[in-house]
Amino acid sequence: MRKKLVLPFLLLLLFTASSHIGSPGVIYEGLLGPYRILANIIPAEVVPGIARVTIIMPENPEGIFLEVRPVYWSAGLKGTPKADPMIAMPGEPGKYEGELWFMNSGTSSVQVIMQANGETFEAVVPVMAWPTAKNSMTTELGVPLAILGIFLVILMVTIISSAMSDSIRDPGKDRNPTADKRRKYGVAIGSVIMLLILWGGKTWWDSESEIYNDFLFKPIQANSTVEAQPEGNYLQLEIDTNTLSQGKTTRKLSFIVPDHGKLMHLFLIRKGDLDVFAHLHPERIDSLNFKVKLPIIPPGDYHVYADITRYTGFSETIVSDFSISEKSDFQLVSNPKVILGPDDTYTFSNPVSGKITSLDGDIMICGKPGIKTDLAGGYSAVWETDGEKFETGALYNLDFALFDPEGKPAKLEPYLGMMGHAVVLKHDGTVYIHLHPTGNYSMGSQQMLLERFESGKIGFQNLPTGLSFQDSIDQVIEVFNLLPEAERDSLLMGNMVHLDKNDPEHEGHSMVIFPYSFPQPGNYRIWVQVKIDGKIVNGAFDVEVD
Ligand SMILES: [Cu+2]
Repeated sequence: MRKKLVLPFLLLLLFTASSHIGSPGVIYEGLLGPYRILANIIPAEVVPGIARVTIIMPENPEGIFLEVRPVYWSAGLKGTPKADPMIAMPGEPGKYEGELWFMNSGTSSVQVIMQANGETFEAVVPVMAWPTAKNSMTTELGVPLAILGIFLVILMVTIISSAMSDSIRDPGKDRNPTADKRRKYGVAIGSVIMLLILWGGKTWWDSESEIYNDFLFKPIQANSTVEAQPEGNYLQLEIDTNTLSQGKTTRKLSFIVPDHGKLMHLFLIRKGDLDVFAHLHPERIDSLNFKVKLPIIPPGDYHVYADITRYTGFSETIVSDFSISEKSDFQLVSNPKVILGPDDTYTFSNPVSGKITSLDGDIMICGKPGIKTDLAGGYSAVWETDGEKFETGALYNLDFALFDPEGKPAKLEPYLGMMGHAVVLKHDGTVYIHLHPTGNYSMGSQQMLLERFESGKIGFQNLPTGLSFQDSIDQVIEVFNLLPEAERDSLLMGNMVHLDKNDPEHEGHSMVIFPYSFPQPGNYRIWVQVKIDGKIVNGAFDVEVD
């Protein structure tokens, strides 16, 4: 009976989109029919707007035809326009590029269609179609337009005043005082009319701009409070309902589903120094409240990034922060008997400013690209890269090799059904993303999205109501948490295709590879988490992006 409960929902457990702040690009690696594809989709910054799609097919198959089209959750396949062709890049075998119009704001995905040998294959990649930027006019365009505008206003006033005076003077007659008076009236009336038109235009433009602001994507925010209890301290996260509205819709929190078996993946990072990092999994109390036991962490201000996945295949990051003050609260968090959840972990690394001050115990010194780094427990890691140079916007495979205490390739085990997890954070907190490795590709989420689109159902039609959906998910998670770890991992990985299974280069799974494209230049810290000998092993690396 319990097993039956679990299985239908397992299909919802694995998705491909990554939760992020300030890193909207979607990188997808998977299978399209018999071929491997790597897709990099850069969504439109403004909607309506153009998304750029790059598809790389490493096997470079002959005689195929690739197309892409946006499929909206609210419109389904029937409401989808015909696909746009992808163009093969000359001189770059297996690389295709294309552009895609997103006309409306909403939850969307990109359907990749391939015709090969008379057969049609499809893949679906969830992509956000929300405006994320408000662009302002450049001075080079603004100044000439302003000069032209002033010229047009003067011209219009002149036309009106002439129409009232000179134009009604009989031919051959001299100017007279009446006509002069009429001209002055004309200038006055014309100016008033033009001012009214300009004022009306500005009011209209401002209101359009305000409507656009409502549609601008803003992360959901939450209030965090630390609460002391005898067995440890708890972090309570209360979603700010004022931040749930998104354009004309409200983000439905009842329709969140587990990702890697967890409803929420919460990351705590100490602000500024980035020397404290924790990955925790809060429990849901009700649709707006989550709670998790905190590890022993030093006082300071903390970033909170909480990732959730919605039924539509989207991952989102809820942002929050909290402070532990130097005097009072530190006592309360130093209870040494704190026992965290089995999948929860935290680590201390050197502060980005360089000085190790407040922390003692196991402090990891962050690695740099290409240099071997010691990790806790005698393990070590190398960020394998050709050079130390990373550039904004280029697609990289971030490759990490893990070694056991003897220096041999470590045998990696799944951590929450994945061979690794990574968190990328720009020092100032403006870019955050939770990445998963390449080579793990979820058939379940693909199947779910494809079947749903083919069924013709749109929006939240034919889904259980919010509360019963939430209850059934909670039940599934409860059953899931009680399973022995091995069984749970095999269920989590059950519907995944492992693309690197036969890769001779990475025998023994000692590598984790995260495809990623840095969205902005700056300094980044990257935390990599893997599981070796049943223990979660954390590594951290620093990198500068040009
Ligand atoms: Cu997690």
